[in-house]
Amino acid sequence: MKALIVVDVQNDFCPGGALAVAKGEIVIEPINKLSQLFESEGMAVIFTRDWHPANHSSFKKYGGIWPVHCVAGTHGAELHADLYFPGVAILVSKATLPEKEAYSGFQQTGLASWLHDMDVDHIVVTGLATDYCVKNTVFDAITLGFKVDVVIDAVMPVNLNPDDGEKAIAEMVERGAVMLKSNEIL
Ligand code: VGL
Ligand code: ZN
Repeated sequence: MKALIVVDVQNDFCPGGALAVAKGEIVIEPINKLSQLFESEGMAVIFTRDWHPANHSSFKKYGGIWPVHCVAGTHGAELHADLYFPGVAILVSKATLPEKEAYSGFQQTGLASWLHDMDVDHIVVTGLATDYCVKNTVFDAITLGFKVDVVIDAVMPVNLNPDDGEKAIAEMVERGAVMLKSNEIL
């Protein structure tokens, strides 16, 4: 069985947010179409969210590299209001401990066992950001033995360096991820 994974489409990663991904909101429309498709076909849909304590070690003031973002319970940490959330979808919170960074949705979340319980062997990955949480989620999924597709029009990079997104895509392909357009799935 296949599952759709929607990574971190939260206010803080969208324009106006604390760690905004340029044009981050353009992923929402293809993701919503995919969510509806997966829901109607009885397939799993998983949303991850970056869900940091206020003193998270990834924040600049605690020695990390990021502005304060996605603090649990704040508006910035909420999933974007335009994101369609199927009734049966599962929500996974990550990087919830002050000392631990976790870019992958598989790190200390139990996501792999959820997927195994649902007989998922193939995941379709979308969301933000291509060069951090999408990439690391894809790497872990491949290591764990899942077949992985990435929807290229449903991911966007932070691009701290201008080519980080392109590099991330090349690295994912090198490890065996398949790049698809959303209209090749719908
Ligand atoms: C992310 C930077 C910091 C992401 C999370 O979701 O890609 N990026 N925390
Ligand atoms: Zn974060």
